[in-house]
Amino acid sequence: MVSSTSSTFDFVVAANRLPVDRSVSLDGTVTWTTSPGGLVTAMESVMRDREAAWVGWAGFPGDAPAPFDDGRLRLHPVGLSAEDLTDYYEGFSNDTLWPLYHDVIVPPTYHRSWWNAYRRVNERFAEAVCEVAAEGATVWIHDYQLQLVPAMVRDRRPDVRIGWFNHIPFPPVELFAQLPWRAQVLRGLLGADFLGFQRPDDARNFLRSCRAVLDATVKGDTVRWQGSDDGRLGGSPRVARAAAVPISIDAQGLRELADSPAVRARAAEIRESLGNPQVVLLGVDRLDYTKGLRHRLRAIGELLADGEIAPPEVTFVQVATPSRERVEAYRTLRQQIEGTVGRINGDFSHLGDTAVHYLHQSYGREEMAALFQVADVMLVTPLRDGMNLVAKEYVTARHDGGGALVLSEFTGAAEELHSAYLCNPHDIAGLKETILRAIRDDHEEKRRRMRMMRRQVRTRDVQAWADDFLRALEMAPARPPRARRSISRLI
Ligand code: GDG
Repeated sequence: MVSSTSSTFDFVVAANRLPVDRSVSLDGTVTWTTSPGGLVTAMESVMRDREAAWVGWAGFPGDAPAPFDDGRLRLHPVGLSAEDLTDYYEGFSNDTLWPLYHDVIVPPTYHRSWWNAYRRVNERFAEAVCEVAAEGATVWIHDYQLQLVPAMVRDRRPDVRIGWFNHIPFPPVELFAQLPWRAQVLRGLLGADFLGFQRPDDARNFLRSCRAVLDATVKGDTVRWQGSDDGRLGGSPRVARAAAVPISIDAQGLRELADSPAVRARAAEIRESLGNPQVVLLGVDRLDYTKGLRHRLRAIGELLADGEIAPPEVTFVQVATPSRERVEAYRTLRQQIEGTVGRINGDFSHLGDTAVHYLHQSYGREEMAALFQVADVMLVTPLRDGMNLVAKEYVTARHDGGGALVLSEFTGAAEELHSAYLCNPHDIAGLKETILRAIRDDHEEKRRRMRMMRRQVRTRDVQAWADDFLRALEMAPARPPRARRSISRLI
């Protein structure tokens, strides 16, 4: 619990967004509600018994509101102007780093003005972290939007312990090397004591980049770097560890929700409203080019054309949650997807029998849990995805033991959910075969696969993830003596 007199905290989380959404009523009353999301749930259990603060953007442009307590923790907003949002968030984070870190599925855009904004905003986050961190505090920084914050905090506050977790992939050095500011980003990250990644390959990619770009010494999972950018020794030495700590979900919470009478009743209602098909195929994704929606629709379209599936017996429901709508690549994707859905429905739907139910909307947690229960086959086919929580949510929500999961090899989840129907989404013929196998395999085989995956998610839930991360951070190499030279000066 936060005592109202505390101004500094032993545990500080920094993420792009605060875990709350603001709403202003007609009479001007401001209320904050906890935003739904895995990170909030994960952090909740970690923060419960500590004096904790969360640093992040409040979700609207302009000056930051004053720090406030929401009963559980101190919320410390960081202000972002409209220009910061365009350049730091939509620009450098979502149009430079996001495509670069996802296998360059669309070409990344490199703009020096975006980089300058990224550096400026990271500086602001670092200042806020230092303001709220108590002497010797643990600081947990999240994700690709804040890669410079570790070194910026380290320079100001050598007393704190710093961890950073990457929710998205870390690219192979051959791709990472494109980034004009690759050395600065690595120096920023090396301010951390421990760096957590979704997959062992992501951690390896990071370590290789440190060796190739900074000429750092890498032994096993530990990187040592002298902190000099000019080839001379004698900068501030850094030692950091990088390893995989795969994120997970609040499995128990979702299981209880999915098992509630209201959600069960809603699931029955949804199936009824779809016309009680024999097979419901489901996709749930942010409308993002990494999620493989175009490839999935191509496979579905061909299966319909081949006569392998047809409404009303088989129907496909695609929830495509609106996302990053001001970024050009996302607007183009939406047009492509909606054009394809229109063509498929024009060719294969009949009055009352829809081939593809396309929903460009967000739903509540209950509705999502009900949809998962309706899905006989869940299609999770990203071209690249750090983890993909939807896969873990689906197997957990099917507490009745039914269902089947088609899962792309290019997700972090595929490293753990070996019993899924694994697929390469680029191979359309293979994807079609895998979907048909997931539909047609016998009941017992499907139950066996689902049972194994449910057990995996139950034992490796979000609590285990947070515990593992913090343990690794605690055990990270001892910090070298006080830095003799600023690292962030080199960024
Ligand atoms: C990033 C990484 C990594 C989606 N639509 C609705 C809704 N959702 C929920 C899902 C799930 C979450 O949003 C999406 O998580 P994902 O993991 O699938 O993907 P990203 O948003 O790309 O997340 C990813 C993740 O960070 C965590 O580290 O796994 O790889 O890209 O929980 O259920 N939830 C509700 N309504 C919706 O309409 N309530």
